[in-house]
Amino acid sequence: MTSPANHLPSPVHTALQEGILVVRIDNPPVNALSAAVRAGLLAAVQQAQTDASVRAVLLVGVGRAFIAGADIREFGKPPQEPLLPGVCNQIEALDKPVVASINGPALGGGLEVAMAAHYRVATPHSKLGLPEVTLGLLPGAGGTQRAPRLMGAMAAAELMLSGKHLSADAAHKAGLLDAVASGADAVDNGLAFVRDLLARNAPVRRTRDQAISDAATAPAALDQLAADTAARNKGLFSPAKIIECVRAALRLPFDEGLAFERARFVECLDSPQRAGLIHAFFAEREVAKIPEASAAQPRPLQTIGVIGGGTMGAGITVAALDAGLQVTMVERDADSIARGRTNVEKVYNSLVERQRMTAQAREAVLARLTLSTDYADLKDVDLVIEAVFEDLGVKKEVFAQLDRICKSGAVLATNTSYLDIDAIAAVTRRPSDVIGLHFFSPANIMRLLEIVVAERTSAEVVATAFELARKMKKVPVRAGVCDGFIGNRILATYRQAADYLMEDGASPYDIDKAVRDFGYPMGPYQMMDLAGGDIGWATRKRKALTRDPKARYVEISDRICERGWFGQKTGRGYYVYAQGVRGGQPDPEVAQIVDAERARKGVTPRAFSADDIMRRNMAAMVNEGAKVLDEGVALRPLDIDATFIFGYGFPRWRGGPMFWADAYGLPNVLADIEAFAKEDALFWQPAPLLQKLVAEGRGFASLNTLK
Ligand code: 3H9
Repeated sequence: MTSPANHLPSPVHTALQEGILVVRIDNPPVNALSAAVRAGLLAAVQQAQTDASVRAVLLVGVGRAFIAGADIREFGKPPQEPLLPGVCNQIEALDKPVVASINGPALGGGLEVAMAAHYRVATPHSKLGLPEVTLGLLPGAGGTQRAPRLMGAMAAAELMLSGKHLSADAAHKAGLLDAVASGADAVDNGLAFVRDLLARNAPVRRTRDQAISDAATAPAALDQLAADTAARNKGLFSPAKIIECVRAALRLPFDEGLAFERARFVECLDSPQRAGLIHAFFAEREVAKIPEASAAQPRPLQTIGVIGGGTMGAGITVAALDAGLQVTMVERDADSIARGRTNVEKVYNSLVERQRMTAQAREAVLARLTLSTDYADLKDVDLVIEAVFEDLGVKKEVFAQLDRICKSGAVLATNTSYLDIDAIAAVTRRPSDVIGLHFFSPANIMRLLEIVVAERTSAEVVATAFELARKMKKVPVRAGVCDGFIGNRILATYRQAADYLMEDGASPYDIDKAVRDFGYPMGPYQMMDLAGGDIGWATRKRKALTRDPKARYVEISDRICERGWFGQKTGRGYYVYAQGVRGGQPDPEVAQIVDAERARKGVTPRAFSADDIMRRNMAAMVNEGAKVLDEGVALRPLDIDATFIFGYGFPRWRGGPMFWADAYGLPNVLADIEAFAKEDALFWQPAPLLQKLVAEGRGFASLNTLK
């Protein structure tokens, strides 16, 4: 069979077996529903309709998935017939039994195809879900109308709002599956199921004809869910639309419900949030595509050493244990190692308390942890991560020791956030084995891992670091050496822009609010209070020696730190934190400090709107991002986007700062920078790359493909 779309062989194959038309969807890697797959499915339905020898139809996915959903790459392009809703309707309309035999993921449009079939069976390891909400969409091929009929309106709404993947057992209990087969082969499972149906003369059973089990109670419960959802999903577009569609399923005849769903789906498809979320989906995966991946193989990776048992060291240890690795944690003395052990155990104890882990599983994990106060115990590890105090001298000493002790071929990694990794590598006789692994706190939870490639790091060592990230399920971003790498360097610049705003008239609370309203979980001053004001203070002191004397420097944070107000841990920073009260309150004394600093500098405060604040914040971010790209510190704009989404709370639905800049328009970003430069030409120097892209009429997206 050939696909009418492109005359290539169709990714859907059919074969008649015992009167059963076996329809195999074969579109690697995950059988996404491309135009060719949709056409192939339609052709198979027509074959089943017209061939009298076909008694039933069996749908299966070839390879590791049933169907992972619509082909996400097609969104944003002109739609191609046949559209998925029509294909699903045709499947459902067949007057011969159709069975979907699921193996692996049946997600989004994939589950919608399965729900349009008349019966569903799955292998035990299958995953079923309607995760469209994570892409700014809603199930648009009948899912919002069929799922309520199979599992009840409330359960369907919750599944669609959470984007969760259900196990086969959970999906069976929920009513999405007729059976969980014991076998691993979808064709064998499906054939056995169909034979049984045929032997029983089981009827065609259309989902559209089924009643919604909780139709009486759901409308009131949906009101509550709608209120909770609005509070939870601040700024998100599609969740409310999902609820509207479920209401339509309760209220309207099936076909009208489908039309209602289609209209809401198109609204979501056209929303900028869909574009941002799909960019984030691909960025998360693209970051692992680095030049070294094709140039070298990772080294063996079974055993890890972690130096330091503080918050960061313990978090890294937990991430490594969770990845199934053997870990040796080293601290300088018995007290420190005991504290390290407690820090690690705390994480697993809390999981056991919340019944997310059994006590037995906790013991099995902790059995892979060795504690030591002797560096010599690191002699056999495959990779060691140093997470000691952020001081170049201390780190150099650690690396000199590691160089003496570690086996040849061991990867030596530093978790520094700012320091010069070339200088650290230079104290060893093996600089090609040295790399930066910049984890974010809490290291066992935060997805971002900046992999900092130093001047002499070998391709094999880079590949090994990416393999570690894969095992830890991190989002690895390749960065080059500079002060702060990708994330902290750009962060430092937009913090500076925020400080200028504060000194010029915006209160720290206005700035935090504008940033939160943009979609971040917290503003820069709340973040500073959380991280500890002393950390930034130490960095500012370190940089003071090299700071351009002509550069504007705002001293408000220093005045606050001088009082010993380091944020949450001291009960006071930019905010005051009362015991037992969640979150901080604005502090009138901080307002006085800000006023005094303005007066000292002779600044007459001006008013800034939330829009003014965000334009400066984003212009600073994007401009520094363009410099980071130009210097090769980041490989592509999407690496910067992933860094901020997965490490700094940038709202995922905005797609990251560089994606945002393309949407806002690079000429607009440049015009903002040029306007701000009239006040401070030194800080607001437009990045040459930004100027070049504007001159050429291009966006950052044009730089997202590796040469
Ligand atoms: C939808 O269905 C809308 C409908 O309701 C309405 C229509 C009218 N399309 O994640 P992996 C690629 S919306 C295109 O690394 P894993 C992915 O980019 C859709 N490509 O593997 C990667 O490519 P590469 C709702 C896709 O084993 C490769 O496949 N569905 C798609 O860790 C392997 O992916 C979803 O949201 C796609 N749909 O995880 C499910 N999916 O090799 C999205 C994957 O070039 N997908 N790719 O980097 C997933 O959640 C995971 O990919 C999955 C596999 C769990 C399936």
